[in-house]
Amino acid sequence: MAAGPAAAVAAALSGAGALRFGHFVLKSGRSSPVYIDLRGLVSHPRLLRQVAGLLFQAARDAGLEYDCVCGVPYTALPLATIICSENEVPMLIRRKEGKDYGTKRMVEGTINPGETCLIIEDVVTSGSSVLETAEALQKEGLKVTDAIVLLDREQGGKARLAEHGIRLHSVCTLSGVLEILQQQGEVAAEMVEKVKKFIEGNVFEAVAQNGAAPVKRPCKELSFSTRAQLPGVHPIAARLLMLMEKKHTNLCLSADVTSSKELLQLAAALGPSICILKTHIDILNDFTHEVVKELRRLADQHEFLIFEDRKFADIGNTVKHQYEGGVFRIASWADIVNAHAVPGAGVVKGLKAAGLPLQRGCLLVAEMSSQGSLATGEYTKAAVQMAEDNSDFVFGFICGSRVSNKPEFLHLTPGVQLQTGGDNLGQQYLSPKEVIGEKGSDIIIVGRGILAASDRLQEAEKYRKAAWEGYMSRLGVPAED
Ligand code: S5P
Repeated sequence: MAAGPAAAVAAALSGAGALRFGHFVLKSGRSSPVYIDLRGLVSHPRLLRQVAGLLFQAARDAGLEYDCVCGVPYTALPLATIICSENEVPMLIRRKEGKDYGTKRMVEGTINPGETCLIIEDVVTSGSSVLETAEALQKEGLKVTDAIVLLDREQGGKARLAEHGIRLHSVCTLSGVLEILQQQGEVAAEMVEKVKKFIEGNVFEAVAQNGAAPVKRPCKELSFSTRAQLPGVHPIAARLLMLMEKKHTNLCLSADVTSSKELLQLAAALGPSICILKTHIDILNDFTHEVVKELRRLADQHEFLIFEDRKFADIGNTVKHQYEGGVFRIASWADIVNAHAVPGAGVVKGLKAAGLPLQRGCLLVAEMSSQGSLATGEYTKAAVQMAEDNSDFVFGFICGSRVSNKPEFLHLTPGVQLQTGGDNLGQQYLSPKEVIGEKGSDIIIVGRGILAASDRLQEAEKYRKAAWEGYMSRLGVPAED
């Protein structure tokens, strides 16, 4: 790479305050010693124009031929606009939102199927944003063969895009910019080394699939015990992750029974096989506080957590009363509760007021296993955002697959049976292996799959082993016997 563009990019990044060093947590949940954010470039028109010029020049140097240009939303949109306007190239805009409303167009502008569209991006890490844009364009019948990026973080994006038939041309690399900044005395050699080490240790590696084109995954799928020790992890999540690792179980029993005796028998017999016992306390015919007292004792004896599946869904003031008071006084005995995101953040704030002093934790229902669930797309994203904004109390999700890449959040998935299918009331089932190994969830929630068996303990052990094997396969460890 020529020093010219790298020096220009280094100057542009410094000028726009787009490059920062220190300790940052990235969108993926990983911590990084360097943070690059070019969103502020729009406030520096001269730099903006200069960067657009560098991108266009890179496309020219590579001898690319294209019919139109599309910037990856949002940071690269103004860059694509300048390139298109100055060079009289038609532009397309990809919509980020509106995915769930079938009638909305995902790409704006005149689309001529068969034409080639060049993608413009500011920074590439794993390449997934470029891929998402490429897929949206390809769905419209456009060809995508090349993408131009200002800065390649050298964390595997180029190789990943190549696997999808997209050549990535970068104006410069992160290490190139670092070298320039070091030469100019703007960054200490120590920091440059630290960042280089970080880049090397955080490459999105290739994993061969069926001997065909390899797919990319973050090379570090963290173990439960590592996740338990992450800075900022919720105390309940830390406890849960540690006991999961210790007991080799990521099985949550959904103890949907209506008699207290049966509930306690289940807890006593299956306790050693599970990490969580989930209750619907309001379906018990004979609830007393003695029952939850005994349940707590069993939870401590067998080291599992108690999760009351109350799915709070009202205004903050009401859920606070429902959580701490009433007949059940849930906050006094349940380690974990859950809530729907539909009322807005107030529901979490209300629960937090009662639960935080007792060191309880909460899960948000981000997706549901039932047929026709409305908790999808933008709703799920909003639930994830709500969790992130309240991570002192919310430590995970009820969901069908991994909805957040932050490793401190736990994913719990219901709708699990060894035999896939459903019931006649809308429930839909996936297998433990699919849920943990493929969908990237952490814990399976199983009710009738175990409760309907003649030997519940034996069946619970089958589920425990299948879910644990799913987790082991994610870590690349051979299956337990
Ligand atoms: O989306 C959901 C969320 C939950 S918490 N789908 C679910 O089925 N659940 C709960 O998980 C449900 O209330 C029930 O207690 C359990 C699933 O039970 P199963 O018998 O179908 O395994």
